[in-house]
Amino acid sequence: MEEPNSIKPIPGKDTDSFHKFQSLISESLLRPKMAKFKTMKPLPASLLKEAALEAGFDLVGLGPALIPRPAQETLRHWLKKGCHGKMTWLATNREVLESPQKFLPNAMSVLSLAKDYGMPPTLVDGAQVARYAAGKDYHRSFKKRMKGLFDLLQKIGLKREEYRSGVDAVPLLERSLAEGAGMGFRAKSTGLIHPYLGPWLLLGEILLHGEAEASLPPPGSCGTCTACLDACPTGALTGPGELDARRCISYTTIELRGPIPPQLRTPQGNWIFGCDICIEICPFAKKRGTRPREPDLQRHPSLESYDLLKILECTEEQWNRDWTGTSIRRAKREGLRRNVAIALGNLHREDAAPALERALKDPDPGLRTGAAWALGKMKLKSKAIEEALHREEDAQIQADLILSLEQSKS
Ligand code: B12
Ligand code: SF4
Ligand code: SF4
Repeated sequence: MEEPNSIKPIPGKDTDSFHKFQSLISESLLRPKMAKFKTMKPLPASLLKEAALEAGFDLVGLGPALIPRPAQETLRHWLKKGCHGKMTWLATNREVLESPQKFLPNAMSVLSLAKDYGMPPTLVDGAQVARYAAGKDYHRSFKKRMKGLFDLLQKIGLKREEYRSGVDAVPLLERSLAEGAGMGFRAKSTGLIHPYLGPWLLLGEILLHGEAEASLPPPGSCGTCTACLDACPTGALTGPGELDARRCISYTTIELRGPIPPQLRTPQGNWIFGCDICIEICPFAKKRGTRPREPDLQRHPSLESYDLLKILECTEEQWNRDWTGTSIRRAKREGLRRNVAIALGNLHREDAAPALERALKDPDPGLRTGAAWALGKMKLKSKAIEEALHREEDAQIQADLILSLEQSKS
């Protein structure tokens, strides 16, 4: 009988809960098996899973390289509604997302891999960074770990063109593939949650030629809970498992270039990169405590040495020197500074007024808008706002500056 997904216990810490989990697995062994899928080469499932755990992954499963029809339909509907915002690569790659064989021709199986990044919140001078981005860029550490597995794949007879890996920014529906590989259940927050490890999981995968039998899904579901839907400050979670990325703080602070939409600036609160609210509130996150942090997940030194004002005024040279190798680079220097300006406004940091006034002269419209908005939010009287209004040509920023002036008078 095929094994359930493999999970690595934390020595000396998880013994009791791990045994409890093992008994959950025994229950799940009684559940009907997922369909078997066949090709020419049978894959040594146990060997692959062991090697993946050895390589430092915390959870691993095998499943079919296919996206079920309902998930394909949801994706189409999601794209049609424009929920992907300006992430146009998702729409241009729709056919690849629906069919992993367009990513790796003749792919039959997926080895799904996860890393647990549970850790305390990442605070920078009173602002917050999504926990996944606290340490070194996880894409790099995933790739390093995967390289070790490639050697094994070659040893078991797979040629270079018979496997292909992916992490995050690839045209694969990683959560659907992971679900099919028994890695957890799809939650109302849209995330993939493992009933024992919880929601702090980063995913990657290797698509493979070869026959495998799907790992059994662990039991678990959101049940009647709606905590994440209720807690989302922007209403981005429009229903169970439905997310309108355009309203999500993670999208606006990481993916979106230019100004943050006005109605989302106050709800952004003190987030300067990503958002963890829908994970933090989740009972599955609470059950699990935090894992000891590995070197790669340790807080990056730049998060210690920078405060918000220093980030706001970070030069191109500092950006390249101090932030290379972090996930935070994804937001770009202008984006991070724009996010900081908004957070400073929300945090009522009046000491930031001179730096925000200087930011009104920045070439980046997103940052200028954020700075104008933050000054207005704090109702600060400032000659710099009037001066900026005289020279500003961007209509949106003019509107923000006028609002700031009105607010400073009220
Ligand atoms: C684009 C993207 C985003 C976008 C859009 C997120 C989204 N929910 O679609 C933005 C920028 C907002 C984002 C935010 C975050 N992301 Co992101 N993101 C991605 C990316 C690149 C693609 C996701 C995608 O294809 N979305 C399109 C939708 C349609 O796809 P889907 O969610 O799989 O859709 C399925 C469900 O809707 C499901 N479904 C259908 N009906 C129903 C009904 C119910 C009840 C349920 C539960 C599900 C369900 O079927 C659909 C089709 O498969 C993936 C990496 C990848 N290549 O997969 C990472 C990924 C999903 N992100 C990840 C993370 C960690 C985050 C953040 C936590 C980061 C942060 N702290 O700021 C937040 C979480 C926000 C949230 N609640 O989802 C992880 C999630 C890991 C996990 N355990 O689930 C991934 C897998 C990256 C990785 N390699 O680890 N992300
Ligand atoms: S990441 Fe934040 S904004 Fe996005 S859905 Fe979750 S709680 Fe809402
Ligand atoms: S908070 Fe509740 S509804 Fe949301 S993902 Fe967690 S268990 Fe599911």
